[in-house]
Amino acid sequence: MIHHVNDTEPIHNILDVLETDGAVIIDSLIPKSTTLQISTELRPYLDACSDGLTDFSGESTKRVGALMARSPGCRDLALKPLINELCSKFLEDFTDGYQLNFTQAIEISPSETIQPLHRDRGVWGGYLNRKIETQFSTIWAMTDFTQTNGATRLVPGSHKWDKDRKPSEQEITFAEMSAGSVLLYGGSILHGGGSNITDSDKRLAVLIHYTLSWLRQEENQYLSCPPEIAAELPVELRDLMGYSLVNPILGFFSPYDKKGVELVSPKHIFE
Ligand SMILES: O=C(O)CCC(=O)C(=O)O
Ligand SMILES: [Fe+2]
Repeated sequence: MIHHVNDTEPIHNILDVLETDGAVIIDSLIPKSTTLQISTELRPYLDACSDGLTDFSGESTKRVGALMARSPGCRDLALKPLINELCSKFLEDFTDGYQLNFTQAIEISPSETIQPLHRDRGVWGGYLNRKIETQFSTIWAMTDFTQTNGATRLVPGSHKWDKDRKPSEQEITFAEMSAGSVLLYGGSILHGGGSNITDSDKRLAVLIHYTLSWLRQEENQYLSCPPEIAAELPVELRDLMGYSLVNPILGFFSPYDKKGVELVSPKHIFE
């Protein structure tokens, strides 16, 4: 099973569970009013988007990205102090800093079947160099997550398994949680979306993943949330998206005029 804690739990205890099990749920970190507000912000985008085309993306599942450009409520989730403190500590052995990696709302509708179990670190080329933890991931429940409506399936402990070990059915567990709760997990744990066998109960999640500041972002944040939108956002969020220098020159750029002539020396885009 996945352990549940609340937000008064000492940080080191939450990190201990994450290290041992590979995942942990913080119950009711945001109020229902916030989940409703975010669901309302996302609704037009969800309504405008089609179901996925594959088993993995889900043929009765809608996925909407670019959440920093689209949803003020999701921006607040990305910046939540407790989450950022946990992320920073979880990744600190592998990096000086971290950045936003991926944002996606996922709505699983009735008749959806299970998503294949996978490790999210696969986007960087499989299970190579697993001594480096690639990411810190959050799945925020906008609706209740139940075994029947598509709650994320996880295999506790599988972040320490050999790559090819397959779980038995008994080893697979569900991230059942109430709306407003958040599931935390790393890049190496086996997991996947669940099946939805209800008649009419849709499961809505907001996924916000963070990665090492020196690894390529899964979702291109500069194209998903371009400078004209980013300029209006809090500086902390711009930093998180990668609109800032790290260490101290990683990520520099040189502005060009229309003819492609360099006008000024490299500097922070918003300075
Ligand atoms: O929807 C979920 O519960 C998990 C989705 C997931 O793991 C993914 O798309 O990588
Ligand atoms: Fe995943």
